[in-house]
Amino acid sequence: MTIRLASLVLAAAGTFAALPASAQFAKTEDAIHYRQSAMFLQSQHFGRIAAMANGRVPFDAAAAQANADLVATISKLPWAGFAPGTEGGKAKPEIWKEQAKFKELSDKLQAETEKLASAAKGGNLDAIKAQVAQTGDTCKACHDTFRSR
Ligand code: ASC
Repeated sequence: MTIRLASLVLAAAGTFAALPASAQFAKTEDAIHYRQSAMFLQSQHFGRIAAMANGRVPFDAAAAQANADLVATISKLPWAGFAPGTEGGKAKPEIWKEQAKFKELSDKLQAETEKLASAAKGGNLDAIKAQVAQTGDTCKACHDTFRSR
């Protein structure tokens, strides 16, 4: 019995090891929860810099830098959640039919958030404002194409 269980565990581990990191979800709802959680964190931290850029909260250079660094890191995360066969949630099925376009937009977001982190490090509010706008446009372009509701 114990040996049987051990071989099952090993077989399961072997299966996971053979798959790319992007496929390591036990079930579709886990993948959906993962990508929506990453998007939520991203919008919270982006929202804090955007609030400064829009003058809704006073500019705080250290806070802008901390939030921009987080956005640059978090923007790497959602994509693994769009694993093969995990259609659902707000994700349009086009994501899985137009993988090259989806990848292009997700790469663009990561490039823009890196630029946002650089701008925040520089501490110039006008540069931050310009890059918040560029980054927000990139969020929106992908949502317009690939997100429903
Ligand atoms: C956010 C957020 C988005 C983007 C988008 C930018 O803070 O939650 O989806 O910015 O509104 O246009």
